[in-house]
Amino acid sequence: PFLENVMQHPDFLSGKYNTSFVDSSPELFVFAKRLDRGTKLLNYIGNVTVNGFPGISSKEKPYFDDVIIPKVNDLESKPKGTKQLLEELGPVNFSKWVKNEKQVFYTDTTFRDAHQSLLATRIRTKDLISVAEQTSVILPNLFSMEMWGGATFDVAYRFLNEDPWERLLLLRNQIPNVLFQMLLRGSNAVGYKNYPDNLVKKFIEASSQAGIDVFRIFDSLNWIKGMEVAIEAVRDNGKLAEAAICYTGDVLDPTRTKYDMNYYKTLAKDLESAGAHILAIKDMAGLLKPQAAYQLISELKESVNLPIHLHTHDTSGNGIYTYVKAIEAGVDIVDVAVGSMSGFTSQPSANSLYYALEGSKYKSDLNINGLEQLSTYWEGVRKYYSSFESGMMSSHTEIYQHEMPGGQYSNLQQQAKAVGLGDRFDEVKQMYGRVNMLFGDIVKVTPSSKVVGDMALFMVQNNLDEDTIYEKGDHIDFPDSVIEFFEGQLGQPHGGFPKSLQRVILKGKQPLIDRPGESLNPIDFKQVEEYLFQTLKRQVTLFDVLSYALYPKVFMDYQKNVEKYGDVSVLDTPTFFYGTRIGEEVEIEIERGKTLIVKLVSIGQPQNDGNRVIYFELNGQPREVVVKDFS
Ligand code: 3PY
Ligand code: ZN
Repeated sequence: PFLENVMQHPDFLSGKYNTSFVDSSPELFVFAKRLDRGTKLLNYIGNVTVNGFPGISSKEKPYFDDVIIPKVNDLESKPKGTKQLLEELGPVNFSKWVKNEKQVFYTDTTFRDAHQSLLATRIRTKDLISVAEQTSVILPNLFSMEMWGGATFDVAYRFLNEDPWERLLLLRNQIPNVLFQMLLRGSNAVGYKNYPDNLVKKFIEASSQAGIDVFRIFDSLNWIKGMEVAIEAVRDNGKLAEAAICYTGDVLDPTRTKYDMNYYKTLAKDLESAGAHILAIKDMAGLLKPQAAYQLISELKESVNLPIHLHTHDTSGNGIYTYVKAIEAGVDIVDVAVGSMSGFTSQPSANSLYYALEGSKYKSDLNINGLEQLSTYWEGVRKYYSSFESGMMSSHTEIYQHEMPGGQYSNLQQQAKAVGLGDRFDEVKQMYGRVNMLFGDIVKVTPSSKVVGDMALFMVQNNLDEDTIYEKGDHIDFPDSVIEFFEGQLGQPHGGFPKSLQRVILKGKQPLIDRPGESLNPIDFKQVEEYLFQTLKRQVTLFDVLSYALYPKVFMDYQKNVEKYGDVSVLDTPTFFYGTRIGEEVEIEIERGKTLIVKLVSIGQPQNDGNRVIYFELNGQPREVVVKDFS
């Protein structure tokens, strides 16, 4: 019936799609036996109950307390916010308004960077949606919510088996009043490599249409050429282009002159000329010390005519003080997270900053009682994800030495565990700082930070040091990301590459000096659409086409999982990670008003082929599924 519907679709009938493949592909008419949604979900639950979930340390399902949803009187009436104001004023006048307002504005990063930095980006859409309307009512006066982009895009597909576009659309529907902000890695979009210009542009167009209002655009080497295409595309879509300078080193340290005040001021002016509506200082590792923040913001306020948005991470424990100094210097917007999702590698706490500013002329206008309730909610939810915690027990001032971005910390730790270096993570961190210097002291943020992380893991794993790299480099197979970096595939670092190291790593290959996007073949969207239509045997959206173009394998693996397990985003998080206990009843709302009740009755012994029969009750009726036990 689905295919029939497709064939009746006006686009299909009008010949908008080249459908000649239908005649030449008899396999299209062989229909796989489609499992119903209930059976697919039972397969998923059976599998995760028996085999566990990657990265979750125990198969035993813990008992969690019910999470406490904030109490809000009227969920239906959401006060107007910045979203309406942007629509009214347009991006240019809106940013003037932000700059001219005396008050400090806030971006809440709880839905993106906070969990990227604390929990390896693992927060599921379900846990965001459960508090979305409440957040919209409690915090209508935010500047924005950062809730998309960065690593959330691929992690959603890769590890959570869910569609990031769906997350965006669902949240937009629940939160109509506050600007939605995403993190965009310039020419790397939401990926780890440069993409063709037409893909970056199309991605921005689709994201704008799906609900993003503010694009924080950065280049992982602060290379403006890597940001220009994106800035222009955001402007063309009538959205806010927030161009970011990634902060590195220590602007007040006279011994580190590579990234001095002049460097930042020049970049800021260049970004203003490139069309930025807002200037962001993206302190992705939390290196910006309080006095440096005061100096930097003061000088940038003098240098450009844009509102300034400061982003930091609280790894050192100095984040609140840094913000207070930046606020005293006139910063316009700062990034904070809800209390229980803040601190350490995440953003400074909105709740703490509220009290830090109490009694001053900068008093915060955020609803502190509401923030406390949101904090209680997130404290409960965070427990579901405890396997993804970094284990950091206190603030780390060592950040000033290794300079690792907050968003990378918990991910690199997972990567180290995966290659058997979990107990040598201290060495990996130290090596990270050394690799930075070996590479000429570069800006480290996704994806350049991944290059440094890959090299650090590689060197610790193979017991290599700087001297052996130079002496034996000819015979060393360096990680792909490192080779690509020295080929210039991510762009050009400030001051150029260290030439002799580049020769060792490239082994005679000539590096690029131009912008990689200029020489990449444009994506043929029509062709991708047709390929997906044939392969997935369903109508294909622009979102599918873009996701495939960005991450072909990740996207197709996700599609296979959907085919096998259905839409697992409907499961509650404990069930998603742990499955069910014997005798436990789990309610699954598969669509509004349609709930399945699943009870695990028993798990059969493994058979010779490793399969086990799992006995469930589904809405009171016995059901069995067969699951392979991989233990
Ligand atoms: C990302 O690119 O995902 C980041 O969070 C960089 O800080
Ligand atoms: Zn960050």
